[in-house]
Amino acid sequence: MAAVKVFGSAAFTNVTRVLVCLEEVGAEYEIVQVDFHAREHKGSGHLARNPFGQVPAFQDGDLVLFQSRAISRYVLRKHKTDEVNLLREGDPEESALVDVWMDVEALNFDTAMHAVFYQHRVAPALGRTADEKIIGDNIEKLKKVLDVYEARLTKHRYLAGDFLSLADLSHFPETHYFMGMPYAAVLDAYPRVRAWLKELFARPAVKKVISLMAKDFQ
Ligand SMILES: N[C@@H](CCC(=O)N[C@@H](CS)C(=O)NCC(=O)O)C(=O)O
Repeated sequence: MAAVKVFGSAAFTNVTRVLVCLEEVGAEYEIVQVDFHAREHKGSGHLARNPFGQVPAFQDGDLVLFQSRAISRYVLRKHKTDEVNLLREGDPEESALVDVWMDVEALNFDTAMHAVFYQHRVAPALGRTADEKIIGDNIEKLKKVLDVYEARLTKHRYLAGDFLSLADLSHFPETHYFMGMPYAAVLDAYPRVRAWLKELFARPAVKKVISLMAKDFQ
């Protein structure tokens, strides 16, 4: 089977979401760099793959996809086995719970995390001053999300239930960068969240992708 292509650097959290799924299922893949400095992501070649001019884009033969969570679901569906079933499709209740916590990750967790990341890392890199008010407001939003996670993870080992799913894995990219920021101590108030993250970050697939992030994130 030919290797699938992931367009975009492993420095980008939305790219790494896809990479960790490929690693979990043991699929062959090739990372195709998209040169942001040369604005290749806004060029016609890349826009044909992702009309929003963003990464990731993904290609498997004639199939071209964008949106990291949709790509991740495709990868996990295509390579689903009895051992690796990270969407729990086939069980309407479990898969609905995976969907719920995927939405929470995308709409509540990631938005707050990304705002902090953008102000702390991206704005200074673009020559702008980090907006401390935006950071503070989003740390407060994040704490509210973490309160919900702590309660959930007190009842269940993972977010969607007592089984690992994409809903858990999808959290690792932004969290990885957050753990390297001065605000990481926020997590200390959440022992169940910390235990859940420790288990997540010990997975070989996550470790492998973190090594790729380190190479690409300068
Ligand atoms: N919802 C999209 C978001 C993709 C996204 O925001 N990608 C960022 C990098 S992490 C990007 O390409 N930004 C460049 C731009 O928006 O021009 C996904 O999950 O794939």
